[in-house]
Amino acid sequence: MRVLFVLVFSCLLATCFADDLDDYEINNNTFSEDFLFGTATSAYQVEGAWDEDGKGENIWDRLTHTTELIKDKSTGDIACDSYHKYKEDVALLKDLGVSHYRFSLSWSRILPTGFANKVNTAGVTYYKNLIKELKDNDIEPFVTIFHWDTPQPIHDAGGWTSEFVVDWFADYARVVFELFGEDVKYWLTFNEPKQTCHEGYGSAKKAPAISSPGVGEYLCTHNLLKAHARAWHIYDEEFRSTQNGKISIVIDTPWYEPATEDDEDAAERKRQFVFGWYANPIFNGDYPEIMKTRIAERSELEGFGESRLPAFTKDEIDYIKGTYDYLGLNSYSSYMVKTDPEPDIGSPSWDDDTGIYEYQLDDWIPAASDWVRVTPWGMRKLLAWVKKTYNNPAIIITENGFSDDGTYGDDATRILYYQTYLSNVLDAIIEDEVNVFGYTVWSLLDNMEWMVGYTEKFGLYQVDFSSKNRTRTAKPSVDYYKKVIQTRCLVDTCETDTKKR
Ligand code: GBH
Repeated sequence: MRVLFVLVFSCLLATCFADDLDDYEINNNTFSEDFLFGTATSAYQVEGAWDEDGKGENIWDRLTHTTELIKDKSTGDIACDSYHKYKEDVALLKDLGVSHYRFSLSWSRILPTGFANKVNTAGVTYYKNLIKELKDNDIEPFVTIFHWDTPQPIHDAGGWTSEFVVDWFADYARVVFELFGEDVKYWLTFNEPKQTCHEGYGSAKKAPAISSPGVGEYLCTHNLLKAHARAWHIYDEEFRSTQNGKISIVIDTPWYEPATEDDEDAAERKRQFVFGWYANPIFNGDYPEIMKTRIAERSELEGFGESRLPAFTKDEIDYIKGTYDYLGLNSYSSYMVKTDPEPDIGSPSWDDDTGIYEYQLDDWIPAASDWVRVTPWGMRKLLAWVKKTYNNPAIIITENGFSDDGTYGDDATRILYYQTYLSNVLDAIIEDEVNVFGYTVWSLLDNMEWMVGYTEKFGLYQVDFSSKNRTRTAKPSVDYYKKVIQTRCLVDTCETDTKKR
């Protein structure tokens, strides 16, 4: 049974939707008792203490300290000061009632040079304390090993375009399994590798801001996939039998909807170039066919002797295939997709390789981030597509969330966002039988939002970045999320007989 839920929302950001009524059908079944509800952060975005207690420099420290690329010229030097305030963060998590907290380890805090020759005891103690605090409060740690913050010395030695990074990352992974593996049952090797590679080495939109379009991102991805697989195998062979955890990767994508019936191929091509680039080698084996043929053809037309997309050997394909125990999925919004019949040939780029145009519709409700609009239906379509394309993996949504610009008012749009997205997750579970076992709000706190600094705020809790204390204040959506976690229900009253599902 379904109910029609009507929400009236008032002021959002600078715009008022006072008279804007929208009807959303909200699923009124319940989530099962063992469904995981959590929140997420990442090290660089919340910890601060950038050079404290022996931490080494990473590429975000370097970029924020030496360039003018961050929108508000800010840094993560202090951020939310979670390095000192982790107990307060855990108290907030406890109050929310979450079952898990997804956070990341700062590679440079544990290994200040990036290499495993020197372990920083104080950094290790910080994470031991955080994990202990979580466990003492019955909160499961979901640990991301790498969330974009490459140690500067690793970058200087070639970074993700060097094949040696596979060894360097493997050494780091082994260190953290040894140190924390007894208490960590859910590992994630990489967060959103596409951002590290495409934006880090292709379009230069994120640290280390290298512009090598059409070449750098493919090389980076090639090494990163091998590094992921190596870490998975190390865990599988050396730690799984004693530590009994699960390990996977976080892959992100919006939902790509064809603009017309004729654009279905274009939409699928875009999904493969964004998500399949990483998911296909890990779940099905090798890069997607469409990427292999298209990039090879275009490389030839451009006068390259070989495809700009490196090829895996048969052994490498087999080594990478199957290196997952579940899937971490990040998704925020949707795009309409049209084919670009004549993408430029000449100056290589990943964008031209995809050969599509994409856009969002004006009547999709906007967030403060220009790439986020409220498109909950896209989440259901995405989950069904992932199930079909990657052999029905166990999925946890590792990020989903809504940004404000600091003026969230009654927070109605964020509440609407969680409610409608979760409703579509429930539809996917019940009606499409997608195996989703958890959902994670990005983010627990307003934080250092990479290139846009502190101007876009995804937190359930507002952080006062002008106060020394970095005071945290609950936004109204905290009460809604709390209630959902407690009752497993998205509306006022739910059907009760589905609890055991
Ligand atoms: C995630 O990235 C990150 O994991 C997290 O650290 C971050 O704080 C959070 O989401 C919120 O941003 O400029 O139109 O080409 C989100 C995925 C993909 C969003 C690339 C920005 C660029 C869009 N990101 N995207 S556009």
